[in-house]
Amino acid sequence: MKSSELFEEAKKYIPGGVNSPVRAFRSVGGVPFFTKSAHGAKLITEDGRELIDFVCTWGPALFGHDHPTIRSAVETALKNGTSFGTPNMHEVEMAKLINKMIPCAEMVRMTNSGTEATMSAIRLARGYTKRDKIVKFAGCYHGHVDSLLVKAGSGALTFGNPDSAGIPSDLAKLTIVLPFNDTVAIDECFAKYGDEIACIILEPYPANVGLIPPNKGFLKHLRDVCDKNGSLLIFDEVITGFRVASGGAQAREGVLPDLCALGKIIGGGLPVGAFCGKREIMEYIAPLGPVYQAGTLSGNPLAMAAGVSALKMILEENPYAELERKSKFVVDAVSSVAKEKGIALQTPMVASLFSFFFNERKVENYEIALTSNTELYKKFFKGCLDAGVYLAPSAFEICFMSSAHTDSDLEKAVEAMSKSIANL
Ligand code: HOZ
Repeated sequence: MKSSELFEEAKKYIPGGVNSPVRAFRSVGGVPFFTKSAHGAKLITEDGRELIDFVCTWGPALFGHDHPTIRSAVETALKNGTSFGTPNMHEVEMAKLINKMIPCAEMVRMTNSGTEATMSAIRLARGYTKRDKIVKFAGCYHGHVDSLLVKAGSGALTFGNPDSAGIPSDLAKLTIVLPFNDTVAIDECFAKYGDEIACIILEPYPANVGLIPPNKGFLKHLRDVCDKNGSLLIFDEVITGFRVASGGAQAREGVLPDLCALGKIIGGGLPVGAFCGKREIMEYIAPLGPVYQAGTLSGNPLAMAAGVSALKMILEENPYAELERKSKFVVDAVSSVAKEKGIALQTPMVASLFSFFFNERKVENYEIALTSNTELYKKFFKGCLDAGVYLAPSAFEICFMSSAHTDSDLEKAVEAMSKSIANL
């Protein structure tokens, strides 16, 4: 069946025909393609098209799709079974690697998704501090956790539901939403509620509203405010972890959170999340402490084997300088065509992450991100897709580079992207 036929069939049985809203292409228009297979930097669709992929399964494909080392680790693990519901050796190896690579990690608990990781980290922060209020930033997305789907980015923002229906208002009241990069707003908030705030949670580089690098000193300011008020600092590094450096944004920025949520790459393409942090706080989790958290498939041997092999490759290859060179090649080329054509385009980039804001202004927060021209993004996306280049299917998502993108892939991609910009 072709993608269009599969989509019609899917819509009969799955809400909107998709299992995650952005995949429906509603904000960029057209029918989503269905992927038949993925290898290296390419997706093959059910229509037989080959696409250069800059979504990389939303991050996990750091070394490209179907990497032989990861595949072989999964095949070896598979010989012993698919799930045990008991401790297994792979999860010990995974925990050791995370503790070695992520600066704030002294202990780690595995989950099955990033959403579970942030949800559990929030519960732990509340249990540890015995406080209820939490602070998040507008446009930061932390999965579809009730308390965090307030002014959220990603699909929630793409579809105009940054405050999802179905969240009890009494719960939402406990979430204080502040503008990103605004130290004054933080200080005012803590002056008023400091001793009631369990934690600040943020994506250190927000990457679900386009990419927004923090202003110099902002993360350090949050660290200081938390220390002064006895609140915990939680970094959601589900996207930035292992994508911007082997130690995540915290290693790049030299600011350590108390807790950190991880996901994506630690599953090497299989479903995984984790949260980690200071021993004293992590020991509040059951069975050691009173904060409950659990999961039948947590630490699943196949997912652990895949993730361990991905993390080991990171340690062996340290791919970040090369990923940064490739991302820069793409964003520089696209920016220069936009400049020639007089099109206002911002192209924030950190290592393997980049995004495109059709905006005159440097995007420093959610409010400015919302002033971007989403119609231009839609046309840009379509022009690229028609020419065989798959970018994030929303003006408020980001693109991902992988080690598998060759210089020849990038030259082809840049040619298509430049034409698409020139035709806007
Ligand atoms: N919310 C995810 C990206 N920020 C999208 C996940 C997906 O559709 O697979």
